[in-house]
Amino acid sequence: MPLNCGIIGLPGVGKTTIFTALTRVKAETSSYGSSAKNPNLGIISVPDQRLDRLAAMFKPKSVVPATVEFVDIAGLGSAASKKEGATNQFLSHIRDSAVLVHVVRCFDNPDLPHSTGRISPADDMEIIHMELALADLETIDKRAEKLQKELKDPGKKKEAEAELAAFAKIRPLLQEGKPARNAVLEREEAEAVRRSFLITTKREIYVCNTDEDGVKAGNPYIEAARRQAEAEGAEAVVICGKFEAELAELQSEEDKAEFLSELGLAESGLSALIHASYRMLGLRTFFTAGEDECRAWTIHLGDKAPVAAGVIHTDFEKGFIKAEVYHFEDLMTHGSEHSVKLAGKLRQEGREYVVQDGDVIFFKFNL
Ligand SMILES: Nc1nc2c(ncn2[C@@H]2O[C@H](COP(=O)(O)OP(=O)(O)O)[C@@H](O)[C@H]2O)c(=O)[nH]1
Ligand SMILES: [Mg+2]
Repeated sequence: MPLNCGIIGLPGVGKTTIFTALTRVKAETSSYGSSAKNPNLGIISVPDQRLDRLAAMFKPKSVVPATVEFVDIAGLGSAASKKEGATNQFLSHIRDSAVLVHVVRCFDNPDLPHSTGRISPADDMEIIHMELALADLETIDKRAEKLQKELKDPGKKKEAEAELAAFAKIRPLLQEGKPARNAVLEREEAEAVRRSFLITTKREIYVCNTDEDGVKAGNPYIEAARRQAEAEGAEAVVICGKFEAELAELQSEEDKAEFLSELGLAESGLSALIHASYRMLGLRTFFTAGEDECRAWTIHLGDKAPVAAGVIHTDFEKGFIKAEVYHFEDLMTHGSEHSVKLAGKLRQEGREYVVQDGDVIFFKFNL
């Protein structure tokens, strides 16, 4: 299951523009979800120069990048969302997301009035946060009724008490429009509250959607969004949605690089966003590399070798014997796998080995 990122924000801030640009990144691997009910679902390759360099070295038949799934979730902050209340379908999509990518408008365009009447990232954020907090309040109230019954069941009493204790800390925050993730919870409370799938416990990344001028000169909207993000301890990424949509259409990497450098950017804002989502979830990448295939795999920070093997195939985890490991940087330093071996940089690692970001691994297992 790829990491799912839900793109949220007020109407007209540029969610669909950014989504469209994203899904054109490496168009050959983009695909749309099979369900017609989710038209705006795209699987996106995680750009990784290390994988490109492995491919240049091994010249494999296939190159498979890590993937991230983005969903364009419309409807928050619109009249429809107020009418239907918190149980509406927008929120059900958000519940499936691991990260919320919150787009705020940081561009002027007199022809395109903002839905709130004025451009203010901090206000945009607050409106969306209030709506999500209200949805969670509703969830909590419904769930609390159910938990009252569970208190009478000796088998369920302890967990129900912990969850209700968590609610008591979370509720006042939500009432102020603050997220549940700000609550300071005991370990049992934190575990129990996961059962209610609150939206505001999810991590959030801000995307400041600006225009070309905004990227070049910096603008007060972006400054305001950054200040707000910093106060919340969140990351803010600047993306020029319309420009990125054009950039994504370009086939040649050189053209893209030239386009970017004209704006004084080293990396496309989309890559920055994908990488930020990755970091936020504590995700790491290891590689398998050979003449058949070079591939990037996603694991969590701290995962041990058998778990990493299990990402490739569950049988690899069950039958794990050992991992032969070297680091991507060693390969770059020594120039070939053979030279890495001669330099003594190829290691045999066992079950307790914690896989590092950038490891290139060959697993030994028996089935
Ligand atoms: N000037 C400017 N217009 C943009 C930018 N991003 C989006 N737009 C325009 O804003 C309008 C709404 O964008 P859309 O992506 O549909 O917003 P959504 O409602 O959040 O999905 C469209 O007309 C876009 O062309 C931008 O960076 N600069
Ligand atoms: Mg849209």
